[in-house]
Amino acid sequence: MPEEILQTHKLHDRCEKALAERFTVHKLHTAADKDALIKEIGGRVRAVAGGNVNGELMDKLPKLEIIANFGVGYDSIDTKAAKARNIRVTNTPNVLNDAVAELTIGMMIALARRIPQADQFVRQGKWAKVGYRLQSELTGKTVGILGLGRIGKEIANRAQAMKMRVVYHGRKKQADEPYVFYDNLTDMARDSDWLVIIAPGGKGTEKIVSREVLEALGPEGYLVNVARGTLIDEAAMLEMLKNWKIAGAALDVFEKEPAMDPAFWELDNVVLSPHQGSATHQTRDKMGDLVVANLVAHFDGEPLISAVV
Ligand code: NAP
Ligand code: 8YV
Repeated sequence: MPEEILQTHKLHDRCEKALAERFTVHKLHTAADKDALIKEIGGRVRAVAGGNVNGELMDKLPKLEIIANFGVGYDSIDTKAAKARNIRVTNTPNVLNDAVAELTIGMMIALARRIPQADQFVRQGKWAKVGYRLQSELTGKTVGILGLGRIGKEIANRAQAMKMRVVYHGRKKQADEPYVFYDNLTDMARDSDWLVIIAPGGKGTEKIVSREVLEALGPEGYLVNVARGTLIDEAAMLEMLKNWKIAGAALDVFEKEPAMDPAFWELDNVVLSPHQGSATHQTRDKMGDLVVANLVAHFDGEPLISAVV
């Protein structure tokens, strides 16, 4: 008999197909009555595919052995509660590093050169009447990376290709990295032209990019967030963008998604993106494969490929 698993949200098509070939899959996100579904099958579920799992849901799945998250960031899973219940948790690291790093550099250039606005300028027939205003560039600027991890290092590589100087902040200095380390985020922001956020979300990093950090970045400084909306004091950022207390922001993630604050839509000094850092065919294929491979390894009694708990 195939093991019964619970899928908590929409997954990549190839991943859903592979899961259905191996397991009996119950889809929580499409159930008309979620409580009724859990009541009916909860006692038989041995795995969850996807995120959004708290201790309350775990308690309704007494045979749960493993949660395989679709994504490297697992802040939507209560890992403490999972550990306490002896439930394993896996994520999808590394396979998405390049896609996220590419989008980061793309958004930085888009913001510096106002590419979305330039496209509108041409489409609206304004070019023949007046030249486009001059913009800034990345070359020669300092980028401070908050979170020089797997993705942060790929962003650093690409920033160097843009002839930028790279510095970083984290909880500890990485002896093998050639970049200047700051043990204080505010100091790094003060010395940076661009501040790129790519550290994990969750309680430990909540609002660490505070008003004080943004003030240190200053009116000439640009902010990029490709991590999680929770890392920034969003209300402070919005007020400072409106009043040009920071020069601009390129944002792939927000405090609330997808129901983001519409105040962002009015701003000229932002580039907005719908949480699409990993959203390419090739990367989503690899992420889905890793979700399935972790579940199969677990039920075949093999070591997990990418366990976080
Ligand atoms: P990672 O390899 O674990 O790197 C995280 C980095 O953050 C590490 O260098 C770590 O350094 C630093 N860090 C952790 N806690 C910190 C804290 N409290 N203060 C300062 N620095 C801290 O993770 P990754 O694979 O690069 O992924 C990073 C995050 O990107 C994910 O967790 C996810 O939320 C986000 N992400 C977003 C997208 C998207 O679509 N936009 C896609 C993929 C991932 P220390 O240990 O030295 O502090
Ligand atoms: C995904 C991400 O968009 O991996 C992460 O942490 O944020 C993204 O790759 C997300 O996890 C898919 O729902």
